[in-house]
Amino acid sequence: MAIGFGEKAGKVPVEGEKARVPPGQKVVSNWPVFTYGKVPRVDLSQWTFSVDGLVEEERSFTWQEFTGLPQVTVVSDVHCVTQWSRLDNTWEGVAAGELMKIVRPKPEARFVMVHCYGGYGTNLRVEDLLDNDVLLAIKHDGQPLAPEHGGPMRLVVPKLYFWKSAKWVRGMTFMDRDRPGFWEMHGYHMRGDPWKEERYS
Ligand SMILES: Nc1nc2c(c(=O)[nH]1)N[C@H]1C(S)=C(S)[C@@H](COP(=O)(O)O)O[C@H]1N2
Ligand SMILES: [Mo]
Repeated sequence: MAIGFGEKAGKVPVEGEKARVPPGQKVVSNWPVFTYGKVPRVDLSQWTFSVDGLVEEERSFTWQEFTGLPQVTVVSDVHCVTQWSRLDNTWEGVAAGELMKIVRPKPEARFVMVHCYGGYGTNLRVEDLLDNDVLLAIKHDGQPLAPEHGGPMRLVVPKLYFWKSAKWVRGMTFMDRDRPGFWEMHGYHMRGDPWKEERYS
């Protein structure tokens, strides 16, 4: 009987998986919750997502406006800095590229600070948002994103450690300089590439 990726929790990657599991990671089949502090609850009628800073057009979206934008489906892997990886996650939401088309970052905008309900934040390079697999997700494996996993909306940046995939996103600020977010101020790496094991700085 064939066993697919990640069916056995905590197993060490076998040969074929090595190519897609970064060094020092173990595949899990469950989905651990990693949250600093408590889960913020936001009523959808009050929810907004605002983009500001170095963009041609600052924008704020209501839930209705946001979910009215073109949607994409992306299958990707999750790699947490605490060494678990979860393969083949199906995400649905708005592509980061779609958002960029609307707000149009200025040439000098090279970094983004992502702001979350509850106070968390994380920094990213604008170029890391341009990949086709980066999205602002509202669904995971066909279901609305659960509150503990960042619902109603979270960022998903598959090629960086999962702390960069901010949950409960409420805004983004485009900047010309890099600034540390929450975990980056507490010693996590400014970029966080799992293939280079950029865990801590
Ligand atoms: N707003 C917010 N986003 C967050 C976090 C958090 O504490 N608050 N934790 C980060 C970390 S360290 C990880 S590993 C992932 C965990 O996501 P999950 O709980 O859906 O597995 O969310 C990231 N995004
Ligand atoms: Mo994490």
